Amino acid sequence: MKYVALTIAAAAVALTGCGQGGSAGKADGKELVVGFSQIGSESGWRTAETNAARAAADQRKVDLRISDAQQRQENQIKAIRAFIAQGVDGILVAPVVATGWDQVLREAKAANIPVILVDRQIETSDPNLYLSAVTSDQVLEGRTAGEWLVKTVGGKDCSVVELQGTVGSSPAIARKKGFDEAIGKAPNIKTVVSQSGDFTRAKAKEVMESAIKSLGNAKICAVYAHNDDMMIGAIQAMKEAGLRPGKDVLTVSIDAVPDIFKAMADGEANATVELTPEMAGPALDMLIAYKKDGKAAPKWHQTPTKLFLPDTAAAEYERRKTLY
Ligand code: GZL
Repeated sequence: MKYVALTIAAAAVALTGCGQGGSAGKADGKELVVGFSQIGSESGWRTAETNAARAAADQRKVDLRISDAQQRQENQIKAIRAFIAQGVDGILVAPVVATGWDQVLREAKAANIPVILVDRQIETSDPNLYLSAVTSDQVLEGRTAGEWLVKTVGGKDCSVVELQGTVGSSPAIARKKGFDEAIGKAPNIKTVVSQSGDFTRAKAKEVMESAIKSLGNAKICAVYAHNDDMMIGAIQAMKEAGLRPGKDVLTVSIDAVPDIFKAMADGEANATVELTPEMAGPALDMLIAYKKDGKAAPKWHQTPTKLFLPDTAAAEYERRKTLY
């Protein structure tokens, strides 16, 4: 009887693909199958990260299966379950928000499929649910932006409009924390409007338009956006309202995408903090080392943070426009 039961179980696995890690069929010439639950294509940086992930996978002979969640966590959870059912060798996740991942990560662990977080962190009761996280120090990004503003503004009074990223995402929480820490040391600088633009140009333009209307004649001294795409939207809104971004209104944002360098070169933006889109490469290297040799991975692989100003904008635009 036992033999019959095992045969039925094996057939079930074969039919449903509910295999353990490593049972997914590899594409020709590939050595590993990895699922990537990507957030979406909400910004230029996100698109660059996806493209960089494809290139990194090709260089490493990894069959990378990318799912686009259109910025919805439920789509990411569905995609992760599908990767588990396919029996992939590993899963990369860029978690759109910081909470709500424990259950699906427990399912991946039960299927013996390692998970690596890329670009965003999660809040979890059990850090062993993921092998590693490849992210920047997002608090440092916000602090770097805030310290630049404090230094640039000096002692004069300054009202700031803050365009936050996706509500509940680790970058939105951390970038606000770091920025607030920095400007908290300068009593002359105050955030007077702080609202989510969801990391998109369109939403940020709307938020900036309503901020300009609500503030009336009160001078906006600076805009801080959690990513460059939202700043591009805000710049459009300011210009349409007759303001001069980069001149009368200081701007600082994060990502270092080509379009912010173009705005800087045109005198319409002042500063950006770089976030590399090269997140999947280090993640795949750790995954391959873990799968092949059982090599432990650090819980956090930190990517660099760097401030860029208009003095290098033209050169940076030329250098980056082919990369994005
Ligand atoms: C930050 C990343 C953010 C980018 C945005 O690590 O998650 O998401 O700054 C993107 O451009 O939408």
